[in-house]
Amino acid sequence: MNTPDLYRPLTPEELGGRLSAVPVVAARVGEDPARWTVKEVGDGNLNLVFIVEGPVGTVIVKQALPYVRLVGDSWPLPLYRAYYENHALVRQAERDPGSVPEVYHFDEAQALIVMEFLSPHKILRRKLIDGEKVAGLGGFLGRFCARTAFRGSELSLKSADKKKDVGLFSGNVEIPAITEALVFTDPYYDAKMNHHTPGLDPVVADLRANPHLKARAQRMLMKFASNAETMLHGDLHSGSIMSTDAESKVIDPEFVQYGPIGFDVGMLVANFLMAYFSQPAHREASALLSYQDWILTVIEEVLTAFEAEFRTLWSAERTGMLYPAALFEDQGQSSVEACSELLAEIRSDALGFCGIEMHRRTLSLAHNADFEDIGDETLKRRLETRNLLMGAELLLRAEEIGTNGMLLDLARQFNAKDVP
Ligand code: SR1
Ligand code: MG
Repeated sequence: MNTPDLYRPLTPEELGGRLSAVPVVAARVGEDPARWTVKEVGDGNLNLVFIVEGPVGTVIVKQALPYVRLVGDSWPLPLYRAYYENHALVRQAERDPGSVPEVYHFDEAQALIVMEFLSPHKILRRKLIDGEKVAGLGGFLGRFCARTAFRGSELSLKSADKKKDVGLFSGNVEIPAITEALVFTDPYYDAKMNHHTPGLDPVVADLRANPHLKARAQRMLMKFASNAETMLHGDLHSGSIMSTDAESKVIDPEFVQYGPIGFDVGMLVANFLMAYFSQPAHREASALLSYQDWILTVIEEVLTAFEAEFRTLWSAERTGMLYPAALFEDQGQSSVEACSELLAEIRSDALGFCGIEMHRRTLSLAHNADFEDIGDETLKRRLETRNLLMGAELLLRAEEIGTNGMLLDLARQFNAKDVP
C-alpha cells in the first residue's frame, strides 16, 4: 500500500526528473528529460493527468490527488485508489485484450500510473457533443462489458481466486461510498452538494415525492453494494471512453469494485441516452434526426453485443462453480434457458441502474457536459426534463422493458415529449 509521507502532487517541471530514472519510461519517451515536454491536461473530477512527450514517444501519467479535485481539499480522498486502478487495468487487459491502455509503470508511493498515450483518440463524450460517429463502437463496448463481467465472475473464475480478488478490492472503501451517495441517494433528496437547472423544480419535486421510486433506487443501491458478482469498471460513462473514428478504448477504472453484472452496461446506456436527449442543443435541424438515430443504433448494438458475447462465453468458458455443466450438459440437458433467465435479470438491473444514472447527472453533484454545455437555459431545462422522465420510467418499469425495440421506442417517445 502507499506511503503517504513520500507522496506529493507532482508539477510538470519535476515530472521529467523523476520519471527519466525509470528505465521503462525512459525507453518509451527518451533518456534525456531536458528534451521532454510535460503538460498537465487533467479536466476530470479527481486526478492530475500529464502528457509527457519526448524524442522517442509520448506517454500519459495519471496521478491521484489526495482530495476531490472538483470540490477541493475540503473533501479528502485516499491515494490508494491508484493501486486499485492499476489492478483493474491489468485484469481488464487480460479479460478483453486491447480494450484498455497498456500500463508501463506503477508507482504506488506517488499514486501514479504511466500508461499508453492514446492518439488521435478523443474523449467519447466530446465526440458525441460534436456529432462525430465511431465505427464499431456499440459492438466493442457490449463485448467489453460481457467479457469483463463474465471472466471476472464465478461463471468463469475459480471460486477461491474470485474470493481472493474480492478481498483485495474490498479495501477500496471511499470510492464506492462516492457512488453510493452521489449516484443512488443524493438525487432523491435535497443533499448538500446537489444542484440543478432552476426550472426543473416541479419535476424534481415529483421524483422526490414518490416513495416507490425512491425504494426502487434504494433496492438498486442494495444490489450495487452487496452483490459481488463480478469486477466492475464502476464508472463507465462516455468520459471513460476514448475513440478515434474507428477504434475505442476504455479508460479510468478507479471506481473499480465488485458489484452486479448489470451495473457497467446500465451506466453506459444511460450516458448514450443523455447524449441522445441533449442533441437538439448541439445539432442543426438538418443533421439532428440522423445523428440521434445513430446514437440509438449504438445503444442497440451495445445491448445486442453484450448478450451475444455473454452467450458465447457461457458456451465456451463456463468453468467456474456457477451453473456447472454437471447440472446441465452432463445430464443431457441444455443450459440455454438458464442463461436466458440470467440475462433477463441482468438486463432489468441494467435498466434500473440506467435510470438512476440519468437522474444523478442532472440532479446530484457531478453533471455532464452533454447538458452543462447548453447555454440556453430554457432549452437545457426542457431536454433535462425529458431525460429525468425517461430515467423514472426505466427505474420504475425496468422488468417490463424486455426488448431493445421497446427501449428505443421509449427514448423516441420521451424525445418527442412536449415539455413547456
Ligand atoms: C466526486 S467524484 C464525482 C464523479 O466523478 C467521477 O467520474 C464519478 O462519476 C463520480 O461520481
Ligand atoms: Mg473518471
